[in-house]
Amino acid sequence: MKSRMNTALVLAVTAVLTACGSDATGVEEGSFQSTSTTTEVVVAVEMDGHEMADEEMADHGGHQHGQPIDLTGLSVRPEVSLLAEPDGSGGIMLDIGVRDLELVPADPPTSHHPGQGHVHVLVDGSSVAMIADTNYHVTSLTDGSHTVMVTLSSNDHRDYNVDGSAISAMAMVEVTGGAPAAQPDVRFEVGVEDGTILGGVHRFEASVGNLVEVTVRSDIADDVHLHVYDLKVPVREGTPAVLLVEVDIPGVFEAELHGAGFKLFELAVS
Ligand SMILES: [Cu+2]
Repeated sequence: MKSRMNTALVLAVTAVLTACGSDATGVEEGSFQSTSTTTEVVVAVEMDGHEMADEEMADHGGHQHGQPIDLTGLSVRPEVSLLAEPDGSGGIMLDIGVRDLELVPADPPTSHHPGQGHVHVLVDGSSVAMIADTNYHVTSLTDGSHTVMVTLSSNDHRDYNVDGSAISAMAMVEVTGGAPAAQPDVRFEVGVEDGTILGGVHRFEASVGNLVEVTVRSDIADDVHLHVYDLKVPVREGTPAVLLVEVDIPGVFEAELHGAGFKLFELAVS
């Protein structure tokens, strides 16, 4: 049983903050940038025997969607849990429980090593941090409801999967004391029942600069993934996925239901 946890790590594994969410397209991370104002990384874990690959460093900015690592067959599988509490001033305190995974900082980059990894923190589907600690403070959110998800990632940033979905935990948090929530310019809705998109695949139209809100309801648990903008928002029965994105690149972008693997809608930005 691998139980060696690096709990001595300081709170601030931050060098790779905001890295996951932006493709090479220059998409901004939205309102979470300021979470990167934390202090420097203190690496307290020995990196013995694990080569560092320069390419992986480069990948940090590009967020590859590597194949997930399937752990379904293992007798001992890592687990993650999440306690999320609003801090009353526009933030959320995360208390993350990790079992049976040795937490290793994502920076400096290391290759995949079974039994090791780190935690990806996503807020409203955007990656805000990759951490090797079990406490994290999300800051600078707007008032209102936000979805926090934590997933277990390999050293090379691939999801650890069990039974076809990422090992994850999520929470909905009502944030207060933050900035007033921005009102979307356009809103769209999609519903999925029994694996079928109600009304077929829609094409939603928006203009560059719009704040777009897409609400996805589904009777099966899955993740909604909007390509290029790289939003990945969990959806559960009774808990819709709300994608909120300021569209700043023209083009047609596909969103898919990640686990089911089909196209959910297109977002046409002009
Ligand atoms: Cu990562």
